Amino acid sequence: MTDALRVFTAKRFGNEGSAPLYLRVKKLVQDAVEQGELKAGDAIPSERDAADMLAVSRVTVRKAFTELVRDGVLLQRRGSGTFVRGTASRIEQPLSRLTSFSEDMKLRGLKTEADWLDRSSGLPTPEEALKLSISPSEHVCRFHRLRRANDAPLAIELAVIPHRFLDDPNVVGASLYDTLELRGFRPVRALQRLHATALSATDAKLLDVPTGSAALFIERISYLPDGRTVEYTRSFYRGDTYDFVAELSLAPEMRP
Ligand code: 16G
Repeated sequence: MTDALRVFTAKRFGNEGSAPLYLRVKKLVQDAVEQGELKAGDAIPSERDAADMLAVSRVTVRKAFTELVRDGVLLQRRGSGTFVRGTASRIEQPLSRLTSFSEDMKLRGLKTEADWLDRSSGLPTPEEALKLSISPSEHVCRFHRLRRANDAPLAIELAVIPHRFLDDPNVVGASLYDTLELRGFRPVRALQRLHATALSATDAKLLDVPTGSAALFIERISYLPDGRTVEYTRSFYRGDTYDFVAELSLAPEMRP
């Protein structure tokens, strides 16, 4: 019997306690993860098997698993099952370096993939024209991607680039920044703004988390050395996966 199966035994679950059943199932998994009995990457039995093993209904198990996914303890991969996420799989992202998603993941030894949701060319929206400091009649390329690392979906990004820097959406391969660099338009400075948000049903489905899960909405406006705006990107990063880290230092005039 594997460790994961051992955790889901009726004997262990017991039949005492006044807490709602789904909370007891949830605690069973949380305790096993905290005690190292279940490790990052371990496969968890299906809802049906776990319900049989614990002698509870599938609805109870589903409710417990949904909360565990929302809390970042478990990870659901469409088509392949449910796994222990483990605290080690959170990604720490420094806020001070201007890097691309591909570079960030490569540095961590993770394999990146992008599912193209859309790539197109057209006129900017008034907001995009404003953010890119271009006229509303200048065309832009749009790159809408679901970003994955080692298979797990991490972020949804919509990047908008003015035609003067990139006029064919089909020339971008795995990395947008690599393509910009080849053309001599790699951004060197960016302003980034982020705030917390709850994911819509569509975005949550893409990111494999329950609707309403916490995410970080990030807006990046990037500039070339001569000050021209080269990129306007809006992204949703999974809140259960990312820690954005900023280094702070005391202002020189305040130093003792
Ligand atoms: C990062 C950037 C995004 C940029 C992308 C390029 C944030 C919040 N966003 O995801 O603005 O377009 O990298 O990545 O960091 P790529 O070169 O791998 O396509």
